[in-house]
Amino acid sequence: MAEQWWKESVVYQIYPRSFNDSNGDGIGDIPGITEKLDYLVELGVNVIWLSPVYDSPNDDNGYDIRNYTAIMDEFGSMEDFDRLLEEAHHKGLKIVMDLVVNHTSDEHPWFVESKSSKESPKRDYYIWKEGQNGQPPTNWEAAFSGSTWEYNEASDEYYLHIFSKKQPDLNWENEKVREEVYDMMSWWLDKGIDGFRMDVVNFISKDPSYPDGEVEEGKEYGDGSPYFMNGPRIHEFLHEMNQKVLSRYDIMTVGEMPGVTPEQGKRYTVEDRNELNMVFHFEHMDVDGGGPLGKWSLNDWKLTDLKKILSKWQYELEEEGWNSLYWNNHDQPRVVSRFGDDQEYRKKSAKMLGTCLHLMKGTPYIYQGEELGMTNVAFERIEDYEDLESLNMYQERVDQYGDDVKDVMKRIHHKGRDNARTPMQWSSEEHGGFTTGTPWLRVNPNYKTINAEEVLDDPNSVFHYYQKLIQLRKSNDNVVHGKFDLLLENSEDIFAYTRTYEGEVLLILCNFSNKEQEAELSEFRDKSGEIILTNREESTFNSPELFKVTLEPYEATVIS
Ligand code: TEU
Ligand code: CA
Repeated sequence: MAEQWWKESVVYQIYPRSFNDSNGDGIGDIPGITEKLDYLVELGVNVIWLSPVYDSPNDDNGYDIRNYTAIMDEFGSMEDFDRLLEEAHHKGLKIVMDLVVNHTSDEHPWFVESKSSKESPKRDYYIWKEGQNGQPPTNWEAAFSGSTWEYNEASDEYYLHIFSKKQPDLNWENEKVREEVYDMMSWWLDKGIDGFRMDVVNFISKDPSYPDGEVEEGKEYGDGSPYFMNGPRIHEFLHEMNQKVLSRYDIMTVGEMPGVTPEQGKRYTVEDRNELNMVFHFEHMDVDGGGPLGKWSLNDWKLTDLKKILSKWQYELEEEGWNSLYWNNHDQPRVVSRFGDDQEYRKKSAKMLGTCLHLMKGTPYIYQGEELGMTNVAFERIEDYEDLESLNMYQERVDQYGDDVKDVMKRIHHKGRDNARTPMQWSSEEHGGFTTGTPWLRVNPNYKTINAEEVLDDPNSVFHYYQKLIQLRKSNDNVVHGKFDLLLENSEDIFAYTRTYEGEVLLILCNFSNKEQEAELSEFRDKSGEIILTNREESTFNSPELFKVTLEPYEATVIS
């Protein structure tokens, strides 16, 4: 494998709770993942990103860690993990773990000690502050509703939690905290894992002055994000982590960074800065959000905005730094429902979206089920939902603001994180073959027609198309290294771009609309090309004259 193998890789994200249940308790587990490794080899991916499998009370489904060096009981044992790692390596698959060190669970021994008294030697492992006139230290809003401060009566102080109150933020200003984290990271890397995805890692440095945030029209709390995103010591901390741990291993790192801009993203990933290999930004995930309801607003989105955002990241990191490429993860709604068509053109638009993403420059991430064209779900009752982000928002909007239940449910149907967390659909058997028990979260009822068994038998399936996309990346250096250039930037229907490498040009044409679209590509006057990949049922045109193109609804075609 090349020294920077992560530049040529395709990563598959597994959300273990929903991937495959091997013992019938309705919860996905590690032996269940081991059972499915050949499926991933068949798809062609070479890296697995595992969402957290550590001991956790599951307030936020594992993103609230109680013991960093123990496996969550429901997921199995450390022996199960060691077997998974060994099997994966044997099959040529690398495993990247999810590192959640901006915060721990409030049941972590460190926090239990810290909370026990102001004099505890671990008090400043976390961020404790006095309130002001009975109010929290700042007016910041938590990511899962309410204040980011939880009052502790015994000490008459508050502790900071950007997420749920069971996820207290670690104090990275404390060198002992950093040392403990680095020791834990080394412990996992010495076991042979192949890297880390770092959860909200650009939150670990806070502005020490803890000022109030701006209160937007119609909101109760202030926006604290300018004071905990990309903070004053973030590059110092990441460089220290790199020098003390990461640089000692042949691994891959990706920092999850809400609020990161392309300019900042470049600074985090420029190789000679020795920080991280790549970052996940959220700018394209916010294209249909914004306003006082943030992600829950059902704003329309424009293709020109999406193209502007994605091409900005391509151009900014062209010379140095490296992009991650994703549409989906365990926090986002299913892309075929969000940016494609999950009804009439489900398969075709899923293939188009895959083409659009995978042929850009960067490392692509496939989220479990994306390769099946899995869709969002719309459970009728709030009781059918599990995610605390949705449950807290429902509570706040209905109870506090008196919003109409139907309106709130519609927002959850469009943007709730459970859309990505309904169990993987393996077959048309009961519960989609995910479990022989009762699933922890209901399976999407469309499992009968959308499942792995069905796609493996269908040469025209989304799965087999994703296989071709991955194969193309392996066989064509232009896909990995070629320079990106956006075409037709004002089109609200077509996302067209080229990749250029050592004189070879790839033309990628993606029709994001359900109508046939015409376009003129002046750059290709008097030129023709050869189709190397398309989602047209039968590619009725070969060696097309490129100047004038007519694209079918949701057509994706790659021409060299
Ligand atoms: O998510 C970080 C994050 O910003 C989330 O709030 C995300 O933007 C939101 O969920 C979108 O609706 C990471 C993990 O991916 C997420 O699962 C955790 O809940 C969160 O951090 C806290 O660990
Ligand atoms: Ca299980």
